[in-house]
Amino acid sequence: MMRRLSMWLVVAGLISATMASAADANSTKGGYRGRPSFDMLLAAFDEDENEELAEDEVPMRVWWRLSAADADENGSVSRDEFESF
Ligand SMILES: [Ca+2]
Ligand SMILES: [Ca+2]
Repeated sequence: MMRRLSMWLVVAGLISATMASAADANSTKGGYRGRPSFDMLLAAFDEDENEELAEDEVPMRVWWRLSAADADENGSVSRDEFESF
């Protein structure tokens, strides 16, 4: 009984260690750490150069995160909206 329990503890430890290193790999994948600046996003995605990022200008996975900052829900994120988010 005790042997079995300690074995499970080892397995659980291995799993959480593996998950922690996977999370680290994800956070560094974009080439930067943490949140990109609005200027970086504009340079990358603002096709009509109106200083706002519209839903159809950014990749879907970026919009998933960005849309949370769209306070007036007009489908694009302005600098004010981004920085006050
Ligand atoms: Ca735009
Ligand atoms: Ca907006």
